[in-house]
Amino acid sequence: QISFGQLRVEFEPNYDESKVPEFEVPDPLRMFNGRKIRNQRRWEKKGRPELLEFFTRNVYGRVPGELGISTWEVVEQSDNALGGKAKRKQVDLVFKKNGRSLHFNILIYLPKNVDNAPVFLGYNFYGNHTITNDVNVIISDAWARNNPSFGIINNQLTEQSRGVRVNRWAVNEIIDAGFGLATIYYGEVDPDKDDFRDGIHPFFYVDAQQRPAADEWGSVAGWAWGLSRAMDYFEEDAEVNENKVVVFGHSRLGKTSLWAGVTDERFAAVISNNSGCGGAALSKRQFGETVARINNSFPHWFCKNFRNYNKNEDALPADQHELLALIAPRPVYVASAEEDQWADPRGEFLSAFYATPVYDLYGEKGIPSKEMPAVNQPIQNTVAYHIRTGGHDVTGFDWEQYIKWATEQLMNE
Ligand code: GTR
Repeated sequence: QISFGQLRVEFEPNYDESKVPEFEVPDPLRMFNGRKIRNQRRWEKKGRPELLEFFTRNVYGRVPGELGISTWEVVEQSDNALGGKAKRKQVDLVFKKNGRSLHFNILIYLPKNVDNAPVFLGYNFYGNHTITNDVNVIISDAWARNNPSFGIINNQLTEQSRGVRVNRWAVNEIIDAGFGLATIYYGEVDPDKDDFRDGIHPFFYVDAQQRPAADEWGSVAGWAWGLSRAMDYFEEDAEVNENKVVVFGHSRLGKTSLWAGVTDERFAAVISNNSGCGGAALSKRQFGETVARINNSFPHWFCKNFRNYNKNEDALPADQHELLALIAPRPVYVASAEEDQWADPRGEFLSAFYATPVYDLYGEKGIPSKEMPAVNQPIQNTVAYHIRTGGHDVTGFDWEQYIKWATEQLMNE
């Protein structure tokens, strides 16, 4: 019998660098059978597929089938948003299968002076209406986590939460830089709770299936699937430049943006903000949040097979730097926050560093040194990294960096 005290000790997170276990960082340019990969062609034919298969079957889970947009509708639009400098559109995508139906709404702001705008695409945690004070933004009726400080009780979003997350979204700066912003409430794709009867997962169940099989998708892969469907829509929208979509996410949604960028090569660039365990951070370091801890607290985020690595990180044949490598040669930005030790800033940095050999194959510049940069001193190459002062959050500093980097990476072509 395990007492509660013991359980707590078992899960005590390590924040001491000297207690990080010794481990070998898997070489992204070596196959699991030991064979070395020496060029782009072998990477694309052999190395990349092997790693992608590993992450698909053992970490995020595979999408069991295909489902495209059934119908979509622009439910609201204006040519006079954000004080006149932007266009606004709210587009509802509807998905139908086997008598089930799901819809999600993309809020899009586009700069009026750009014809075919590049966009940042990212999920929000509490509804599209929280990212702006714009009174025209529709409030989602999907399930939301209760948060009395935002007036969210009975799992319903209300007017009270309008604009409560404006601090996390640099809408004006994005528009002024010539980018659009597209955002979706993640709860419309899959409510963030350990319940696989709602959201997108049941659309693919066969017979009496109640939850995804061990190698089938968790919520992170479900949310990533939604981002790909938003991309399907962008391909139909002449006002959006579908070749310049930067997929962005914070925390669990940063894990999601990484997986979306890996699985859908249509995304031109990827940003992971404070994504931590199961995102950019190296699992083998076991610093802050660990595999066992995350699978315990959030049993629905990853596929069931990921639990095989609970307290068993040594057995992982691949680590999260190889997830970043799967994005190559497309630009990827990993960002940490000094006080966000739970997400292991050093582990996030090292991931970007150890992904670099794959970028080298393409002649793209990664992170040249294992030395972490000082706080608030970004390294902005094709692989970019910064650690800023402050805690687990998305700040003006973060957006300033993302806009500058995305402009350099995507606008001068
Ligand atoms: C934490 C979780 C992290 C991170 C974060 C978030 O509770 O342990 O992995 O995803 O939530 O999404 O804000």
